[in-house]
Amino acid sequence: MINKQLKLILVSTPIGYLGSGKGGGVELTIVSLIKGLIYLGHEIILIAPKGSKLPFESELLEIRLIDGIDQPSWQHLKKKDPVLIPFNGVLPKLWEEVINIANESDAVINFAYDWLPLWLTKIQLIKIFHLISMGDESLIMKDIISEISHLFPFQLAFHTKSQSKDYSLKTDPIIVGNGFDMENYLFNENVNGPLGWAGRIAPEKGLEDAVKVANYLGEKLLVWGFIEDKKYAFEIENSFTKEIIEWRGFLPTDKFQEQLGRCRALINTPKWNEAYGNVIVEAMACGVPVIAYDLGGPGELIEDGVNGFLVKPNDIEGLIKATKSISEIKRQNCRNWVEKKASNKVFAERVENWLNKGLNKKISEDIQD
Ligand code: HBI
Repeated sequence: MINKQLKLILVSTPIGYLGSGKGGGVELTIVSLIKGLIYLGHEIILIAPKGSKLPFESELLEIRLIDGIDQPSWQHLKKKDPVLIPFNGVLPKLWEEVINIANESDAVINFAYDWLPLWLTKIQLIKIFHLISMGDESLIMKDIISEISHLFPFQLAFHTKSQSKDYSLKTDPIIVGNGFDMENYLFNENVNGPLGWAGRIAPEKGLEDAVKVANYLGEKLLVWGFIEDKKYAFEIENSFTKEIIEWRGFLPTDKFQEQLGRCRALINTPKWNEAYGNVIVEAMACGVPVIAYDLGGPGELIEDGVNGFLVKPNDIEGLIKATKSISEIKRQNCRNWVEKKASNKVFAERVENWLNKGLNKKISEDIQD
């Protein structure tokens, strides 16, 4: 069934421009989804901080860049902290732009994990849909998400069930997963490569556990990612006599996937309720099986024994045992899983269904009134 073409406004995260790496997984989600929605024929206006760039152009895509000071990340704040709006902040400016043009659109999709856009949903000026990108990181965010869930249950969506369990929602959560542009990932069948780890280098990502595995096996560990917490990285390096970590930095997708694809396994060690686990799917898209703690999103992406292994959280022995058996996993299974469940086309179809449900539900409510 061909769905009606939608005119959509997508609003990016305010903690850094698209391409800076500061937005973490959200950056990849936005870029993948835009490509997927354009593939379905929808028209997009992307509103994002100045400096944002996308790796493609389209006559169905318009980008509006907004200057302003980055919003402080909730990951650097405490749960009970108030909402901070910096002087000349980019967040309010992004949403002034949305309000100015919203009546020309069918819907707005918000990717910011921020109070302002959620609160604006109550004003009902525009139909704002929120793809919540993290588990519970802030009391005031948990509160406003719960309130919007009670007022507009169809306008919230989550990446995974486990992520949504952090929130008190009125109805069953709408789960849309995530999506990746399969053309950006090349399948690598090599089974004898090194061990890899990828993610923002920060305590909640648990790098030290993967280093312990590599150290035990007497191997190097290739590490990709934005070093957000330098002190944490330094402490890990200094807790081992030999040099275990080979730092590869935060690479653009084309270079990252080419290096990642050479690994025989990716080890994923979340210490928090990881909302999704982009790097897990990126690895599998290159044919790399994943060994991950069964916590948060990763527990819903890995089918134990099929595309990787799930290990009890913080069980280093379990990680070592799984690493030793990784050759049991057929690398093609990993690629097939992503094609079927997490390509940007499949993701865009799930988002399209979500929007239509939210828009029609709204309309049907009007009819009921
Ligand atoms: N913090 N205030 C704020 N807003 C965001 O959109 C945000 C954040 N912290 C982290 C983050 N987004 C993303 O890196 C994660 O959602 C993936």
